[in-house]
Amino acid sequence: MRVAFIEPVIANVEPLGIAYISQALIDAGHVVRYFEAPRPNLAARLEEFKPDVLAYSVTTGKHSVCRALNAELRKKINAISLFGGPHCTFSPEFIESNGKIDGICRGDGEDAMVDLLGRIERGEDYSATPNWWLRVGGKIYQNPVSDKRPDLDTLPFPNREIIYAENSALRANPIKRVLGSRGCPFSCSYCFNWMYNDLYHGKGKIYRQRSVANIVEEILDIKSKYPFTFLKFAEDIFGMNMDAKEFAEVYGSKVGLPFIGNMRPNVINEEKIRWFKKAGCVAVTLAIESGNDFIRNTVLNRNLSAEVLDRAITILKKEGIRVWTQNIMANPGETFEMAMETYRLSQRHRVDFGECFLLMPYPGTTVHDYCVKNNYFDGKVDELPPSFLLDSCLRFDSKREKRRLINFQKFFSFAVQHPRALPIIKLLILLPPNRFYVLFNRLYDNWRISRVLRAKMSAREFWIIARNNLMNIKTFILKGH
Ligand code: B12
Ligand code: SF4
Repeated sequence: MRVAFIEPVIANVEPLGIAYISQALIDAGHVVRYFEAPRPNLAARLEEFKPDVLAYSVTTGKHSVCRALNAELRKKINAISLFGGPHCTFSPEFIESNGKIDGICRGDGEDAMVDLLGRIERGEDYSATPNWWLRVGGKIYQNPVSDKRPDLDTLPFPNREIIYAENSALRANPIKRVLGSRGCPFSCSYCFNWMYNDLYHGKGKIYRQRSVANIVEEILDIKSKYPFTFLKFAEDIFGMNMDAKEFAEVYGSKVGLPFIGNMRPNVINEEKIRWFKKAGCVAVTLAIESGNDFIRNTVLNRNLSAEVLDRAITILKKEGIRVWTQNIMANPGETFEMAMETYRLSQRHRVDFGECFLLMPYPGTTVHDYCVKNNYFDGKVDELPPSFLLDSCLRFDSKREKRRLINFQKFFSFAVQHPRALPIIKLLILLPPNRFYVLFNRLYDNWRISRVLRAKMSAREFWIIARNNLMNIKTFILKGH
């Protein structure tokens, strides 16, 4: 069958989920192409490709944009429409919201998609395909997920060529992403992992780590084909169950590229960090989320003491690893003074980048239920802003407090780097939220990221990436989707 994956935005990083599914489909004999909707002549290009399937990878917020885009395309294109990704996993009833949505995949998509298309192609009854909610003959069938693939090493490597054929800036970008593991055993209240683990309860290991040899093989494969000077490990927690010494020896001798990974403060220890540093780790993203104990541990369920946070940052700094903290603002019940505690934590440690998002109560998360129960949010999923960089859907004590929190998120990273600007920032955040602040935040954060990574690139590559990022900002942030 002919499958067209459609992204509603110009991607600024490779959508790995789509790349993984694409390779699985190609191995099963299907033809796959990837399209980005804002590029010229989408409908004409699709008509020329003649897809049997329109496929979308959907996060909450992006779901309504994809639904509208699909309804529009289906007026011209005779195909079935399949949706997957985190929003579908957690809100499968999304299928009921529009008659042009034919299937919703819950959980991992590689085997599920191959299974479904195989049944359709062979003319079999496909209404009971595991992992899928399906609209067949006007009825909706709800099927449970099957077991997880136990060994990630058996998955084919993600097909990047499919993505780069549409988005040449991602090919030119020498920073590439690799997924060394899948899953996370923690239960932070704002994150999807708790629900994902619940959905797959008894159906496979929570945390699946690829072998060092398999990861290195993928990296060498990318290196042989594309510009590649810096590696980003994209998994939720890098190296949690990995033999750090083995990794340092194999990666260090065969690859040697500088890299960054996401780590949780409680999994950091000196020995592990020394091995990772030896391998080439130059920076770590570390989710702090809030400097206020009540918000961090009671509302966000992080289960991390202030001492553990301080210790983790101190170890990283001592080993000369650049620290990129991630923080959340406009949490339920948060005051501006509580948000200042978050700011002070990153500022006090002089971290290299303090990134900040707004809390989004995604359906299925425990913070969503907390917000609804305590009247911070009325639970209407279509009212969630398309991005956690724009606005908050929560209620606060006063409009002034909400405005200060939403605006402070836009200036957070700048304030961490330039604390002397804080008095002016405190005045600016009293003004109504506006797109200039969003634009400032996007431009400054992109600049900071380039300073943290310090990836080697030519002037030409820098320009291609900057232009692509600007297009991403324009389509995703400024247009509001
Ligand atoms: C890296 C990342 C990003 C990157 C790249 C996103 C991308 N398109 O790949 C960037 C920075 C751009 C990003 C942005 C956003 N992200 Co993000 N991101 C992640 C992160 C950390 C990893 C994603 C990843 O590569 N996963 C690995 C791949 C293999 O998994 P996957 O994408 O889920 O795909 C698998 C299945 O979902 C399924 N599948 C996926 N698509 C499809 C499609 C079909 C047809 C089928 C059948 C199956 C299927 O099969 C895939 C393979 O098994 C996840 C957390 C996580 N651990 O997944 C959050 C996560 C996906 N992001 C999230 C969110 C909310 C966003 C934003 C909306 C945030 C914002 N800006 O406000 C935007 C959305 C922008 C966009 N256009 O997608 C949420 C989604 C929650 C939700 N309920 O939707 C997550 C889960 C984090 C969280 N808060 O819990 N993100
Ligand atoms: S540690 Fe990170 S990935 Fe794991 S549950 Fe918490 S927020 Fe999610």
